[in-house]
Amino acid sequence: MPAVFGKDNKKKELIGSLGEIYARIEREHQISPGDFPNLKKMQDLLQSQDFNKFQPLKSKLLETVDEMLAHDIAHLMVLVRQEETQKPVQMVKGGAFEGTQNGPFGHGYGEGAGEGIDDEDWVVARDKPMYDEIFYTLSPVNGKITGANAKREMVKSKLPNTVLGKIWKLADIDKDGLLDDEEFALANHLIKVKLEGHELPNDLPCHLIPPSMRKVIE
Ligand SMILES: [Ca+2]
Repeated sequence: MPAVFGKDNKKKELIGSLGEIYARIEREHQISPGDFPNLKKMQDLLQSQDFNKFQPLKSKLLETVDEMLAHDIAHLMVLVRQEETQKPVQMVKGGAFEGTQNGPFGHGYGEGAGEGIDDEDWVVARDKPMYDEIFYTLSPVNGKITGANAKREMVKSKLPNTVLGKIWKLADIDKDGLLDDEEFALANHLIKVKLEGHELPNDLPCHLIPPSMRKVIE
């Protein structure tokens, strides 16, 4: 049964090159590596599957999903945004901000996103020279980099897109869809906070706002 042998070979080939396939999809569609299932686990799972039982691709179904992603989700996001703007201003809750009413005695005070809360200097400035070096490789125009260029760098953290989206929202302080060097340094600082296992705040705490932008907010 040559057809079956053909499929067996195809299976071996696909499992063997799954890492490269991931890398290609990441590159072509700018997907964060953190959004892919674990490579080894996926290879093991595929190994135990009978590829003969896989259904052929139904392009009609894919079209429906594309349609949903392009229109329905976009429509839904507009509604979510409307709802967000109607919500009363929220207090920062959870994670590093738990028990802030206990001041310095609260759980996690001064850690994660709370690091530098008592410092006079902007805590992000400590590592900014390092982030600046990357910033200037991302083709800034008038001192700002585009979302696409920032994304290319940020996905290297391997954090899932949902987390990176949250970081983007916190870091693009003036909401112009671009990052200047301070906003970019802040984005990287928040990535570091998350990678070190801390929670991200829902709103940017005052001590993380770049000093030059504090007047914009007030
Ligand atoms: Ca900005």
